[in-house]
Amino acid sequence: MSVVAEVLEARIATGARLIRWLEDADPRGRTALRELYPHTGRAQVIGVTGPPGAGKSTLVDGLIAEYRRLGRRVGVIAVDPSSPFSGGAVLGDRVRMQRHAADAGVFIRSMATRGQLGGLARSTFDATLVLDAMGYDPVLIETVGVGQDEVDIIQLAHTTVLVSVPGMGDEVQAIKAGVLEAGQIFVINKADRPGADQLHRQLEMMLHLRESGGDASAAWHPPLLATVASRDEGVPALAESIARHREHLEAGGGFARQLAERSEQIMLGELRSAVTARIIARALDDPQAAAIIEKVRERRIDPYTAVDALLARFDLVTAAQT
Ligand SMILES: Nc1nc2c(ncn2[C@@H]2O[C@H](COP(=O)(O)OP(=O)(O)OP(=O)(O)O)[C@@H](O)[C@H]2O)c(=O)[nH]1
Ligand SMILES: [Mg+2]
Repeated sequence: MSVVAEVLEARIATGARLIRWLEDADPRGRTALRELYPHTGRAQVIGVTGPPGAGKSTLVDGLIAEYRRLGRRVGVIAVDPSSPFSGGAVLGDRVRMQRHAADAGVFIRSMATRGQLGGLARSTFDATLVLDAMGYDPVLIETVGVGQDEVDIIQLAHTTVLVSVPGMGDEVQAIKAGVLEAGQIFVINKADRPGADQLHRQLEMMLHLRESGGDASAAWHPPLLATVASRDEGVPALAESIARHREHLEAGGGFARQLAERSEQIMLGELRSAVTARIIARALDDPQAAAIIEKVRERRIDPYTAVDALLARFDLVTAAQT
């Protein structure tokens, strides 16, 4: 049986192999993904993000159990940020979600930030497409909300769950603005800890400010939920909010649009890096281009003029620019 047919049959080993090919930029991955593409677009992609140790994996684990109870097949992508904070994150996630290891209705995959050909957001996008084609719905992406990579990943999701916890220093709590704006559901986890009420008030105020700021997605009022993930408290309510967000997106045509937009975004990113790689390869091979670069190094011309000169050299200057 072909890889494509096996993925459509949701064979876990084949799905895992295909994701590996895609990460390694193995051409077999592309070929299979092309054929699988028409079978994608069904899964709700849910980003679960927040500071290190906020309880994201515990929440995801609870959500898996909840979705299984509802008879859904769940895909999970745990992005290891390999940040200084969470060395053993990937191993920890595997152990934590171990109770689902023997369940064929659950597919858990870790993505490492190292050794990504084409970027983490691209690899994560590819992996969501594979899980989607395998019929997993929803697909959960766990990621630490710190770097640009993570912001890019969150923008791939239909629904982003932003997890905060009480009693963390401001420097940890300070979530990147891009992530904050991308959040559609706000969760205060570890609500059993002191400071939960205060955090609730802070987030409420922040959400209020955001709404009065005339957000384009104002039709959706982001719910603010409290959970104790370690005791599965508040998890069914979270699953319900996620389902309501999907209904909201579907009613407004946003569900399909989200996938269309991230497809375009991924395509433009790919195009940008492919074109850039080609131009740089040509420039390195071309004595005249090398001379221009040398002039920049010697500060005899400015970098902006140099770019124009290089574009002209490779016939890439449009009439408007000349
Ligand atoms: N008190 C309390 N502890 C919790 C709660 N949820 C999770 N924890 C604990 O918090 C610790 C971190 O939980 P994780 O689920 O690994 O957190 P994480 O956000 O996935 O962590 P990283 O992936 O390393 O960023 C674990 O020891 C959990 O048992 C909660 O609601 N209350
Ligand atoms: Mg985790």
